[in-house]
Amino acid sequence: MVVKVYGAPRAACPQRVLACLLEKGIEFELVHVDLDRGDQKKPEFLLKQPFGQVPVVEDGDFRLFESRAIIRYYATKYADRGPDLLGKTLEERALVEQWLEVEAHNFNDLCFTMMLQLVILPRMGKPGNLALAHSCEKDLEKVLDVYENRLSESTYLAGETFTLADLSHLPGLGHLIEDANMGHLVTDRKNVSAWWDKISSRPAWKKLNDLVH
Ligand SMILES: N[C@@H](CCC(=O)N[C@@H](CS)C(=O)NCC(=O)O)C(=O)O
Repeated sequence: MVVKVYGAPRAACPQRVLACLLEKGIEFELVHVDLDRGDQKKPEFLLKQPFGQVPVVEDGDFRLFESRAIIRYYATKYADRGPDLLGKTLEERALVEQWLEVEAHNFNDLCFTMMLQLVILPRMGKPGNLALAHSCEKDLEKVLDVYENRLSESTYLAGETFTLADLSHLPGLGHLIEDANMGHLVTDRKNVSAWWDKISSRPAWKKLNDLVH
């Protein structure tokens, strides 16, 4: 059964799902939802995702939205296929969960606001709030200082192997570096930089970039 992914290939949340499917070698069909045209707010799409956002996946009769719920689902469903993205022991899994929560609650909002103000609004011909973006950048510096410290103890966020915790950061950080000229946030930090080099050079992430560009 081919998994249908409804999304815009350049948007961060669908990319989180696609990166996971590619890591696991799960066949998918990308159904393009035109966010600029507002297709995600149309009644027929709201039947799939009542908040009018992407991604949504359809896997046979089963439908799921929320990118982090989707990656947890596929990493669990296909635990025996491809790399283990969940951790083996209860404690390893708990650390993966901890850093997934950090991504969602400490990293993502700052990253998203910066992207909105510096890239998305200007792309739509609207002025971004540079003061707000700057304040988020300062806050994100502090978050990444915590990562720097953590990554002095372990190669990846949750331990010695690549997991969903790392994967979940790929789209947001990728956009900050490539589209918002924020590469210094990574390169200013030795351990974050080594971590980024490792996770962004994974074949699945490269494949996704080839698909998008
Ligand atoms: N928490 C949701 C957030 C979904 C989300 O914000 N999707 C964005 C793209 S990354 C979107 O659909 N934006 C268009 C809109 O909100 O109208 C998830 O992780 O799936």
